[in-house]
Order: sequence, then structure tokens, then C-alpha cells
Amino acid sequence: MKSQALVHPKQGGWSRVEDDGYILHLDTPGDAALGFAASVMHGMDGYPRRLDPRWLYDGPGSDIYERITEQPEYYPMRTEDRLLAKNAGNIRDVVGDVAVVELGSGSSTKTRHILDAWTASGPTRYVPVDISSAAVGAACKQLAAAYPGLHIEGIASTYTRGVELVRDVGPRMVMFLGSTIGNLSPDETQGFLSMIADSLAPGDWFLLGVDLVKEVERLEAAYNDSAGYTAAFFHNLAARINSELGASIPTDAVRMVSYFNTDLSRVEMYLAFDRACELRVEPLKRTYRIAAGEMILAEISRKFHVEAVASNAARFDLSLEQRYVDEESPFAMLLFRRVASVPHPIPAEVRRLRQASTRLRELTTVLPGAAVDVDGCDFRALAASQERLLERIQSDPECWYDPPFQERPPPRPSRSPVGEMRYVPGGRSFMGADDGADFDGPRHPVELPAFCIGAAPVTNGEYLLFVLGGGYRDEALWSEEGLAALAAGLWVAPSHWVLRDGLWCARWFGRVVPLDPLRPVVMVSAWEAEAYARWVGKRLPSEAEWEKAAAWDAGIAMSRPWPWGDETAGPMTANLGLRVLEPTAVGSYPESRSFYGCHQMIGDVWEWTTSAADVYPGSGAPEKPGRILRGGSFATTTGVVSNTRREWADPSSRDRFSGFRLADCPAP
Ligand code: AVI
Repeated sequence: MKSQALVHPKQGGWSRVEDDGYILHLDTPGDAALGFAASVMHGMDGYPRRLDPRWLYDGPGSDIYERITEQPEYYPMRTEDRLLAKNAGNIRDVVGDVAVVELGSGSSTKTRHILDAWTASGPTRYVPVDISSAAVGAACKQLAAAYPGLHIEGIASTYTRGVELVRDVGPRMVMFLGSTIGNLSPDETQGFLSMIADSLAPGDWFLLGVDLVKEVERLEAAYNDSAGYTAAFFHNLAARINSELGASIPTDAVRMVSYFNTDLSRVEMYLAFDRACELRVEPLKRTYRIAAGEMILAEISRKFHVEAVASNAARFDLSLEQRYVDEESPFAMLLFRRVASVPHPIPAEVRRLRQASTRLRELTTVLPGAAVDVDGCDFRALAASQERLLERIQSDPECWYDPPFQERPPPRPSRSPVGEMRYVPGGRSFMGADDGADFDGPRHPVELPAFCIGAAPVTNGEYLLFVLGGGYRDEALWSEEGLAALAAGLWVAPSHWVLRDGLWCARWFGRVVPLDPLRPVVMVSAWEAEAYARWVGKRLPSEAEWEKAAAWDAGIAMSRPWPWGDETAGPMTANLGLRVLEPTAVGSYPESRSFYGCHQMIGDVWEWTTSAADVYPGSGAPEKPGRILRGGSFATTTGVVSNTRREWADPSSRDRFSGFRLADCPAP
């Protein structure tokens, strides 16, 4: 097979090493310690608490895992090896002369059965992808020596980035072995299958190893071997947290507990704590209390039925073509083929209706009766004028408004981040975008000292204390310009707050409603935001700080377009596009936290920063007046806001859907 070397995308972060008989593509080295710290922080902030299993596999952890696979009780590895040895030739006959891409290749040991079958029929191409550059590098070296003539290109990166890089390799078979899919949650599995299906061309192949449901005794023995390697595997995670994150978990107080959860068809492996202790995540300056008896989920291993896997995969246009099953230790190798997507008439109709209603909601709800023609219009300008119009309606005490489309607010959060701060270590990051509006770019590096930033916007409840505590009367809290605006406007509270029977309420689109203490305060000027910040001994963030807290993923040394990652906002991620006609309670979108653990940076309320609306260096955009706001509000159209979107306004304005979050210098 004639094959060209993989080409790095322009916006890359990739480097390439050529050695004897192979090429290695290395992804941008991120800050591994910060990636680990952020992951532990997210897991400990969640409910129930859990740890991401990928951190089990450091050097010592991978060695222990190798030992686990050799234990008599641990059948999956041996069984899969047996299946591959027996069926690799048949798999090759079925799929033909295709390149082999392996996700999570590790040492590529079992893959040798596949490579034997492939190389027996002529030259071929093998692309192992693994997050560990050491593992993939070593595997490439060994394979290059064992299979002269094999075109080997290793990729040291995540599955997602690796799959992107091999997009043009075709035809191909992607392999995901070892039943590693069982370590993913159902949601993660959907995301994974969708990514695989999306990356394959119709006609390409996907070979998946899955462990099947079997007797509980057998399962529980495999995940609690008598020699104690599984227990050691989880102890190593606790030790790793201690050594790399500056924690001091008493490792003698930690046990591994594992059992088969029949309801969820998965083995659950926990770190169980025999006595109370603390877990400190030093790089992010967070401390968690762990109770005596608490169990923290550290890994799951799901067990499957072939039919269920096949029907799930079929939803992603992956059709099961061959199954190779070991009956002795039920385990299956499933060979899927990517088929062309067939449009289903009814869902397509539903999809169109949904799109139409979203568009209607976003474009016409504020203009009752008016036809909006978007053709040829600047969508961003149109979206902005829609939001301005809504702000004017809300600011007019006589104006009543009730939109035709409304979603329920998300469920009240089980844990609210009110008043919490998040630590962001100093260092270099990037801000701005090259592909957005002129004023939002160009992307450029920034060097910031460490800072702390609010985990959530300041709430009505917090702001009410400031109002009741005399914040509007204490001149020392206000800047000179703020004081002038305060005196001229006779401000005593946010502009839409009204007193009813001695209680502060809000006038919201024409109705007077009680103040919800958990919702972000809104319609405040930059001067009020600053006075509040001074009152609590803090300050507002600069826009560079805001963007770093929202976008920067230090684990991979890259900016993400949205705080939660690469997917545009949906109903589970942010309150945008009038989904809910007011800001939602802080903590309502726990899965959308940024890398540094900040909630609701996109949607709900625009956030004031300390930065003037200057253009970025190298930008051709004209200067703008006023102060920078970031993040968008509940009324901002979904498609026009991201981590890099810059909005500007007069700092005195109290008629914008603007709130704020605090910032602070870290304690020495
Ligand atoms: C990597 N993975 C497939 C193993 C499994 O069987 O779920 C991880 C493992 N954890 C403890 N023992 C094995």
C-alpha cells in the first residue's frame, strides 16, 4: 500500500520525530500536573464524587496493570489475545487491504496478531494512537524492528486529536481493543462512538473488543485478584495524588472496594476511606474533606451483551458485520462497517421543525408580529439588536413581555458554588480568535501572574447584602466616575429592583417577582460591580483573566472555544438564546465548568471586566468606546458567543443584561 505521511493541521501544536523505520507525531505537551489537578478538582466537586480512571496509568500504574493482566483471575486480556490469534486472518480477509489505526495502543502487544495477518499479504500501514508518548514511542521502535517494510506512524495524543490527524488515511480499520470501551460511562460511550463514526468514511471498518456479562463471582474475582495487584493499582492512584498534587491522603486509611453492580451491569471500583481526611489539590489551591466511610468511584468496567452494543452502534451508522465470540470466558471482537447515513423521514422532519422553532425563538420572539428577513443580513448585528431590544423592553417599567417559546429552568443545583473562588496559576496562555469578528482577534499570547476568579457570577443574594449593608451610601467604595453616576442617577439598588412591603423584589419584563438569591445579579453598571467588589475586598477580572479562566486548558496547552470544550452550546450547557427568560441559578450547569472550575462563564449574564474596549495588537478593527463585557447573557443568540467574543458598553449603563464575577490576587 502506497501511503503518504500524515499532515499536521495548520492550527496545530504538533511536532514530528523520524526514527529508524517509523514516524512519531507528538502533540503539544501541556502541563500534565495541572491537567491532573483540574481533573481531580472536577471529580471532587461533582456529586457523587469520582476520579477519572485515566490517571491510574502513570509509569508505576501501567506496570501494575500489566501484572493484573497476567493474574489467573483476570481473563479479558488472555481471552482477547486468543480471539485475535484465531481470527486475525479472517478479519484481514473480510476487510481487505486497509490501513490499521489503533486507539489506546499501549505496548501494541496483541496487535501483533493483526500485523502478522496484514503483513503476510504485503506492505501495510499501522498508526498506533496513545496518550503516553513513552508507550507509543517504545511500541513503534519494537514494531519497526520486527516488521521491516511496515509503514508505522505513531501518534502521541488523545483519541479525539489522533482521530482528526488520520482523517485522510483511507481506507482504514480503526481498532479499540481490551474492552476499554467498558471504562467509559454511557454518555462518554455515545460521544466516543459518534466521534468514531464521524471520522470514518462509508466502507471503513471498526474493530471493537468488548467484555460480555458473565457470572458475578468470575467478574468480582477478576477485579479483586488474590495477589492484590488490583488493590495496588488503586493505592497507586492515591499515592500519585499525594506526590503530584501535594495531597497527604493517609494511604493506610484507603482500601480498594470493587463489586459488580448488576443494575448498571458494571464492575465499580472505589477508593474507600476508613477514616476522615483531607485531600488537598495544591496546584489549584483546593482542599476537600473526605468523611470516614466515604467511597470515591475511581473506575468502572462495564460488561455488555453483543446485541445491545450492536444496536447502540447502529445509531451511529456502524453496522455489525462479523462477531468473534469466546464462549469459555464470554468476550467478543465485533467488526463493524461504517455505512452511509440513511436519512429517516420522520426524524428529519422533527429536526427541521426543531431548527425552525429555535430560529424563530431566537429571531422573532422579541419582535411580535414583525417578519425578520435574515437573508443578506449580518447575523451578529441582528442578534445584537434583538438583545438590545429585549433590554429596552425589560428596562421600561410599562412594558410587559411574554415570549411564545420557553423552556423550564434546569433543575436547582444540588451544590451551589456561591461565593467560591477558583485559583488560576500564572503563566502564558493565548487569547483572541483568528476566525471571529475583527475586534475579537487576532489570537495572541498573554503572560499573566496567578489570580483567583469567582467560581460563579455574584448572585442576587450576595448583592442584596451589599444593598442592605449600605453599599450605595458608602462613598469610599465608589470610584470618582461611579460616584458621579450614583449621585446623578440617585441609585440605591439595581435599576429594576423595587421595594414591596419593605422587601426588595425585581421587576422582570413587566411583572414584580421575588428576588431569587441564587440567580446572578443582573442589570448593574460596571461602577456598581466595582463598588461591590471593593466592599468584599476583591476586584473585577481583566478580560485577559476572564478569558484564561474560561478558555485555557493547561492540560493540553490550548484554548477551548467554550468553557466546557469544543461543542457549541446546547440545552445542557448554557442558558443562551432565551432558553430561559432570566439568568438561571448559579451551579445550574455543573457539566459546563471551565478547566479551572468556573461555572456559567457563557450565558445568563454578560460579565463586566476592568478592561477598556481597546483593539488587540495587530487588529485592523476600529476602536470601540467603553468597557469590555464577556460571556453573553440568557438573551444572547447561541451562535454568536464564545470564549473569545468581546462586547463593549458604557460602564455607567444599567440597562444591559450585565452582571459580574469577582477576581482577587492569590493569598501569598
Ligand atoms: C483497561 N481496562 C479495559 C481494564 C478493565 O478490565 O476494565 C482496567 C482494569 N481495572 C482494573 N482491572 C482492570
